[in-house]
Amino acid sequence: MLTHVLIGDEGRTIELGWKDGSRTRFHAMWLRDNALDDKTRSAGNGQRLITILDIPAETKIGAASIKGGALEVSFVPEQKTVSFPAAWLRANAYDRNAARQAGWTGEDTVRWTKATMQNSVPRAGYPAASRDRAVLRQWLSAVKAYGFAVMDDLPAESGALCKVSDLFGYIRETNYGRWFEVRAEVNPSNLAYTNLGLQAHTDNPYRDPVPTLQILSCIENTVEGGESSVVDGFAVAAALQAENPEGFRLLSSCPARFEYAGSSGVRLQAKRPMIELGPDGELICIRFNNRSLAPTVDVPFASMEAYYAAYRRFAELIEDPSFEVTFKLEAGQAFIVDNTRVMHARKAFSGTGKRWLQGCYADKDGLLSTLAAIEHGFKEAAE
Ligand code: NM2
Ligand code: OGA
Ligand code: ZN
Repeated sequence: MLTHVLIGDEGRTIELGWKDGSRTRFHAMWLRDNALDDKTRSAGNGQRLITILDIPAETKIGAASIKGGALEVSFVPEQKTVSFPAAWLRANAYDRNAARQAGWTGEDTVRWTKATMQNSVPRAGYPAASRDRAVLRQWLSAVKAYGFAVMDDLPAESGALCKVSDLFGYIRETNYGRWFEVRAEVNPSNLAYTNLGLQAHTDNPYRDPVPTLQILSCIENTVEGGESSVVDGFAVAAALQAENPEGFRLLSSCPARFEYAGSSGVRLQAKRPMIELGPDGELICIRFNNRSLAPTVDVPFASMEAYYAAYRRFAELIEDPSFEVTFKLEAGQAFIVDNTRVMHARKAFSGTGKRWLQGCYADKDGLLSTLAAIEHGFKEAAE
């Protein structure tokens, strides 16, 4: 795969040529810091044994060659020679020219709309998912790609949602409890505990960090109404950005404020934008919840009208049926949402019958870790 190496900048960089004609450059300091030898990284757990201060600031590449398909590099002044597998260099290359547009997402994220999703909602049966790693892998990778999935064939009983979180990680306990009952109550501490419709929203934007996953399971749902829907916040954000780049810029650069003080002893507050971008412009989090949006005080006076126009347009798009995937949860069904991306809603309900859901929060990093470990295991088995 590697065809040539060329030391540049008096040993401060190196250029690698690949069989497909592409070239990738690396820095001497970067390579030295990421050396894979057992003096640099623990052979047992892979953690780095050295600090940046152990590496001489004047580190350069003294010599480099291709040996057995790998790159062998000698660093001066340390007089240290290490080898980098070609596949590792390929996987960790950072020599890209194109700067990415604000709002970009990685290729693992697949945006969806009603047209692409309504008839292909990702789902698995709990018995199969708990027994068969391949089924679990499919289900978890759907959560990663689409930010939501349904689980069928759970016991229609209290606590069944813990079986779902046990498949990949741990429940995140909050002031609402390890899990919470979602049913109409007389003196509700939260409007979720009523029979009112709930506009599509993300949960707990007033918490920092926000819970990254939510599971809602159904024990009984025999009322009229009470349907669920989900909306891909990343798809809606992209639509807003396409038609109103300045509105997108305002919602992503001005902080909103969220708060919850609905029960005694709790006053949660957070200051975060409705559309959050990472330092490199990556779209990382949507926060949208009409019930807990506090007065917005971090938008310049001159921009407030435009900010509200963008907020309104964002809400209109969120309510646009072309983005909405709907279903009615039945007893023994649950769904999981990536609460940093996918909004969920419910229609109002009334009439005879009973509606009893339970909800809990969990952490997406744990889910992704479990998925990556399963994928790694499958890869090793195939080798
Ligand atoms: N509940 C269901 O984030 C919210 O306030 C939505 C949360 C009460 C835990 C509802
Ligand atoms: C919630 C919520 C939806 C429902 O509990 O966070 O949005 O279907 N509930 O009751
Ligand atoms: Zn909710």
